[in-house]
Formats: sequence, structure tokens, C-alpha cells
Amino acid sequence: MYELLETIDAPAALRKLDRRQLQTLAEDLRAFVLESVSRTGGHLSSNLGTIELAIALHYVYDTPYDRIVWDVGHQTYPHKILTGRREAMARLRMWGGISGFPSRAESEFDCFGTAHSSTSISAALGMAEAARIKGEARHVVAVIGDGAMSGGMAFEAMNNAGVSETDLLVILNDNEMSISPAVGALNRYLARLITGPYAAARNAGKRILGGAPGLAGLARRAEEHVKGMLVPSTLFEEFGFHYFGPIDGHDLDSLIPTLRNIKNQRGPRLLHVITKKGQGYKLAEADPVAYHGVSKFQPEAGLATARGAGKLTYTQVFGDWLCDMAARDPRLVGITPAMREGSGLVRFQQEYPGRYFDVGIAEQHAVTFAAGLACDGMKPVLAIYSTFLQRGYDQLIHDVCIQNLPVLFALDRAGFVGPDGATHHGAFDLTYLRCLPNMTIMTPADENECRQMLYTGFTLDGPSAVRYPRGSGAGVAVQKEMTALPLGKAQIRRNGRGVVILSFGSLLGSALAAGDILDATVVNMRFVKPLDESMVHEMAAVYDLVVTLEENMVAGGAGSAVSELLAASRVRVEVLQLGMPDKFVEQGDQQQLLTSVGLDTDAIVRAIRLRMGGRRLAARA
Ligand SMILES: Cc1ncc(C[n+]2csc(CCOP(=O)(O)OP(=O)(O)O)c2C)c(N)n1
Repeated sequence: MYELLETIDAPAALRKLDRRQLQTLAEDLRAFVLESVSRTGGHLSSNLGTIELAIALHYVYDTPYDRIVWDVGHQTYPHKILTGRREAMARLRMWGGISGFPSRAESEFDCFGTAHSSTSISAALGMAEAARIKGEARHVVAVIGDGAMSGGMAFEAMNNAGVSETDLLVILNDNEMSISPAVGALNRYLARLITGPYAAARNAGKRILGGAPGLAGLARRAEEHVKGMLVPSTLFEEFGFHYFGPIDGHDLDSLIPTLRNIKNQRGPRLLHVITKKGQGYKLAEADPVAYHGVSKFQPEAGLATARGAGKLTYTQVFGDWLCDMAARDPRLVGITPAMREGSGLVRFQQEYPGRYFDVGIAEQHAVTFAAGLACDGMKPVLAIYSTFLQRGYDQLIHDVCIQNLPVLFALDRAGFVGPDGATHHGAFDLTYLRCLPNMTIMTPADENECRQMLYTGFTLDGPSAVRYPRGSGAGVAVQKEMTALPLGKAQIRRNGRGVVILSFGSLLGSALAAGDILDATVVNMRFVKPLDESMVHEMAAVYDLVVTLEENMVAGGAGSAVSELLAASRVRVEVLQLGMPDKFVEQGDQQQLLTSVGLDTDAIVRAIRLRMGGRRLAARA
């Protein structure tokens, strides 16, 4: 079925193809991506948009010697398929399978690991400088989307690259979309660049000189001349880049000659290509947002639209709470760094457009922007994934916590996220938040607790975070009323005679199940900070073994808070801290990952029994 594609196990084979075969290859590749993603789930629309770009880059450049650095990397499936991973796509994003993002460990063609956005120009510049210093004649190309280009790092890198003499090509893959429609002034500027006088002048130049290949260099010089006369230089030129484009990123007849032409020029260059998210698959073209990331589906039928009457996700609990709270308090503002859908803000945007802010892929700015709002009497709620708040850490300390500003952080995707893997697991937030003065940290064990904690955090006069996992919880009914929880108060959920398990957050169900097997006492700790110190002391006085349980790194996490408290108060009791181990855990489904690190019920029971050895599992008192 994919006759031509099946002959390509490495880009070297691709480079041997006749130029005229590449269109057929693109058709094969597009059909393969669609079929493959429909079977495994994964990112779809962005990958349908990079088919021709991936072919052209590997055709023109000598990969892997030449470096292609993809930004974010969610659009690299065509690249993966062309670089020897066609068959491995069957296990994309699965346990033991290949990653959904570029990974140095996975392939020599993935020259830079990514998944968080806006890093490509920095990394590519580093590689280009390394080549210069070592005297290697390698080409380095960064491929960055218009969404990722809105991130501060991209500008920092351009600011640096633009004054260097470094040979570097940045390809701006402009589809006018982030996950949702791209926002911000840059996006508006790019739209003007495509349709405005600049493009007209460029097209005029093209028409005058025709498309004859031998005239390419002349055409370019004439184009620059026309540009210089008629239109101001582009933003990128002001940054010191030589700007080319915009060209059609689905037209191999534009892409290949243009890349060949640009390849041997010197200095920082930027090629602006226009692509379409979902290109070639009507349903994704019509709704690129829905098809950005998909679960398995039938390509002929498209995504199932009817929402099952299943359990609420934590994200939905948050989204509902945000709208309810906004109705009550006009000071509430909701902020997302480019994650409207993922963070559950779609309804909030519709109902409260004036208090909704999508700031672009700009987590650092999002945090400080929230701080500014809080300074002047607003009550900002920043909806952000645990993994992406890592980007705004100094802002969190310096702008929010030191000034003790009332910003509520709704930390979604805390714990294992599943198929997105190591780059996306919310593994560190309890660790990085716990050490910050003024911070209140809550870990809901179920959906209703999540809603009540969001309310609790919102009522506080300082920074707070509620961290909740991806997906749905226990299926607990969510009460409409909102009641602030007593700060730093835990709740005994099971009385047993054996050990005590102090459970922080989403693993409470497993703690209770383990408690049933071992007849252990189980406490839902609720707060990592302030910690319920009297509860910890009470339990340490009664039990031989205090077990802490959390879906966060053991290092520095909630269990460490318990250990630190006991050490500081010179209580001698054995503590077993269960949580994520000191390694990066790859992709898989969430339950599989929990099992792999010993955080399912059976493993918890085993770990406790092992620690107790021959000792009787009985309380001292
Ligand atoms: C730091 C960071 N914040 C948020 C995200 C989530 N995210 C993944 S892809 C994406 C949109 C990227 O848009 P663009 O670069 O234009 O690529 P496209 O999908 O449109 O091709 C976002 C916001 C991320 N990966 N990294």
C-alpha cells in the first residue's frame, strides 16, 4: 500500500529518489501518518502539516551529519517515519515503544530532545557555534512553529543569533495556529507579512523574473531591491536575520529549490513557510484544534463527538469551578499560557471573555502577569500544567512568593501523564513548591476535594497551588456548594492497627486498598504545606512505621516534609517514603507507569511488608 514509502528506511534512500518521485512519497507518507495515528492516538494535525517539510529537509540536507532541530517535536512523526522508525510507529507513545517527541536516545536523527516549546533556536545556535569552533562544515536548521515562536526563549535566541555571524537557518512553520488559534501581536504581524504589501512586493518580483531555475539568485537580489524600495524590512531582518519567504510549505517545487538556494548562504537566515494544520485530511483541516492530539479513531468516521456520560475529569472540575467562582467574584481572572483546551478554559473564555487571558506559550510572563494583576486587586487564577510551571520558577519565587501575592495556581497533569512521557510528567511540583515561603500547597484526593481546595486557595491572601492529576478521579460526586477547608488539617480515612499511611493526593484510593490488606491506618493529608504537624506527631507516637505516599519525586516531596518535621522535632520513628524514584520515567499508560515505579496497591503492600520484615504489623499503643 505504501510502496514507495516502504523503500525508505533512512534519509540516504530518500536522497537517491528522483525529484519527481517525491510527490508520491508525500502522498504515501500523509496516508501513513493518518492511518498510524488513528491506530495509536497521538498528535495529528501538526504532523499532517509537516509532511513536505520533512521530506524536503531530509532531501536537501545531509542528515544526520547536518542537524535538524525540531521545536516542541510533536510534529516530528513524518521525520521519524523517514528516519527508520516507520514500523516503530505502531508502538508510538506506548510503554517500551517510541516517544512522541524527538529523543537523542532513540535516534541519531533526533539531534535534540524536546517537548517543551521554544528551545530550537537556542539549541541550534549552540550546535552551529560548536561546528564553527570545531571547524566542521555542518548545516544546522531549527524548525519552529508560529506558536512556539511566541515563547520568550525564541526571542532570546534570535537576539543572540542575529548579531553573530553564525551560519544558522531558522524555518518558521507558520500555520496560524498554536493548539488553539495563535494569539498575540507576533501572530498578527505574521498574518500581515503573508498578505500585506511585503508579500505583494515579493510576488511582483517573482512575476517579473519568472520561475526559471537559473535566475533564482538574480530573482532574489531583485526581490531584495524591490523590497528595499517598497516595504520596510521584516522584524526578522531587524533582528539580523536574512529573511526569505513566505513560501508554500506544502509545495515541494517551492521548498526544495528554496532550501537548496538558502543552504549555502552564510549567517543567520529565516525561511518563512506557510502550512496548514491537518493538511490533506478534511476533518482535521476543518477542526485542527480537535485533531491536535487524538485518541484512537476511525479515519473515515472521524473523532467521536458525543461525550460519554463517564466520570468528570479533574480538568472539567476545575473549568466548572472557575466559571462558578467567576460568577461570584468579579475580581477573578483566568490565565492560560496557550492551553485553553487542555486546561479546561473553553467555557470560561466564552462566558467571561473580558477576564480570560491566553498569553501565548509564555509561562514566565503568565506568572508575572498574574502577579501584576494581584498587586492591583484582582484575583488571578493561573491554569498551568505542573510540567510547564517549571518554566516560570523564578517568576514564582521572585514575583509571586516574595511579595506574598494572592495568585492561585491550578496545577493540572500533576503526577504521571502517560503517553507524553518524561518531558511532561508532573513529577517535581511538590518538590519545587514546598521550599517556597508563603506558599500553600494542596493535593486533592478526589474531585470534590479538588473543587473545595480551589475555593480554599482562592480565599487565601497569599499564593497557593492545587495540584491534580490528568484524567478522572474516583468518581466522587462534586458538591455545588463551596466550603473552605481548615488550613493544614488532615483527615483520618481508615483506622487500622498496623502501620500508618500518610497519603498526599491522588493515590489515596491505592492507600486505602493497601490499608484494607494490611489493616493499616490511612490518613488523607490534603495539605503538603502547611503540613498537619500534630497529625504527623500523633501518628509517629503510635506506629512503628510511618509510610508516606505521593505521586511526586521522593526527593524533596511531601514525604520529605514529614521526615524533616520528625527529624527537627527529634522524634525517632521509621519512615518509608513512597513516591517517584530518582530517574526519568518514559511513556506508557498511567497505571502502567505507577506499577513500574511501585506505586500501585500491590507494590505499596509489598514495600510495607518488606520494610516491616518479621515485625508484627501492630500499633504500639
Ligand atoms: C513550554 C510549553 N508550553 C506549552 C506547551 C504545549 N504545547 C504543545 S504544542 C503547542 C502549540 C505549538 O504551536 P506551534 O509551535 O505553532 O506548532 P503547530 O502545532 O501549530 O505546528 C503547545 C502550546 C509546550 N509543549 N511547551
